[in-house]
Amino acid sequence: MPHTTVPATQHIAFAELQDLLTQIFLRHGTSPEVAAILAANCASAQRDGAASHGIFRIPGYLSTLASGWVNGRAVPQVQDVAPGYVAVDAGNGFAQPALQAARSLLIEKARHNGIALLAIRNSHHFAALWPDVEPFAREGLVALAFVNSMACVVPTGGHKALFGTNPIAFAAPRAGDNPLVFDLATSAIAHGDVQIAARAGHRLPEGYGVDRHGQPTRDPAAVLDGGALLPFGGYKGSALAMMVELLAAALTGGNFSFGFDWSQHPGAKTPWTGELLIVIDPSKGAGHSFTQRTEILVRHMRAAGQDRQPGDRRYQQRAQSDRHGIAIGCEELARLRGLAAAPLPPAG
Ligand code: NDP
Ligand code: PYC
Repeated sequence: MPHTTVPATQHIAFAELQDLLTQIFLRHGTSPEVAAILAANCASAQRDGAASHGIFRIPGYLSTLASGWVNGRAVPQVQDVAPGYVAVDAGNGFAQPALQAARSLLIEKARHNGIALLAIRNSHHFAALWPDVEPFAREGLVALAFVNSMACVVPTGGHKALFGTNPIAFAAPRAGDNPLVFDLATSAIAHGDVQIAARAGHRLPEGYGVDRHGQPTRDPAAVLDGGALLPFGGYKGSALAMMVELLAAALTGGNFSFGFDWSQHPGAKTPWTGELLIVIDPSKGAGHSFTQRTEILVRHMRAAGQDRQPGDRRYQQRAQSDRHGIAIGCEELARLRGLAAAPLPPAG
């Protein structure tokens, strides 16, 4: 008998994945605007090889929408607070539509003043943070973003989870190259990567987490089952996580990572917190010399032996996905197609 092998992965175009995800969100209670924004975000993460924040997150988005914890149809309310200050009430919806709603005003203010701030509150962020900053750098601006999440990180020297995994992302334009971007959790590892390690049966490195009794563990299941993560770099990461709580929650009016209770919403996975962005127009101070000096810095980093810059892996993966399509496991793709083929909910 001829032997047929079933491929483990398929490659699909970005537009096809984006459309598939849009259809899924539409069928699970989001408005068309929110569906399009979340789909683009999630497809971008998958394209760039962000395993913990691409289609891996779809079940979490859907169980959260089903639980009633988040409003997938929220319409963000933008407030022009001051010459350099924009605020958005996301209406218990997702942070990315709130950012989109405020984006043009934020850029206008940053270009006019040289700097502007966007404070998003009452929002849910379940994604990678670099998609929130990279587009600003592509328009010649420097951007910083801060998001807090859910209490799962023990502050340094402490004994209970208090901070979220609280990522910080930064993007700066370069002369004729992709922006310099970094995006990092302030915990030793992102929560999503702990889930991936648990599924794969991998151990965590030493010093990443504790079990439910506060004892160091390398078992990701023990971290997820009542345990917690540690900040990266000890007290230094802990201080950054604290700063993120202050900027993304205290300053915006969003919840602290320990400040919401989702126990009455089984299936809820998206942290209900806040996000802060700072956008700077370097042309106001340094003029064109900013990108020239960025190139000097990158050259010196290379000369000092740092061949791989933050963002390089993601850009390489992006180029590969653009050439060959985005690799997705066949079973996973079949599951996504099944979800996208479900009947649309009644209008209204
Ligand atoms: P990583 O540790 O994988 O990477 C952090 C940064 O360091 C990236 O910019 C990465 O660039 C860069 N980097 C990695 N290795 C090197 C190296 N050897 N040399 C130079 N630069 C390097 O990310 P995290 O695990 O901390 O975070 C993963 C994702 O989880 C992020 O996208 C984050 O936003 C997301 N997250 C989201 C949360 C939320 O609340 N929404 C909470 C926590 C995390 P590159 O991209 O090229 O690999
Ligand atoms: O991976 O830590 C994480 C995370 C929290 C919220 C979204 N992603």
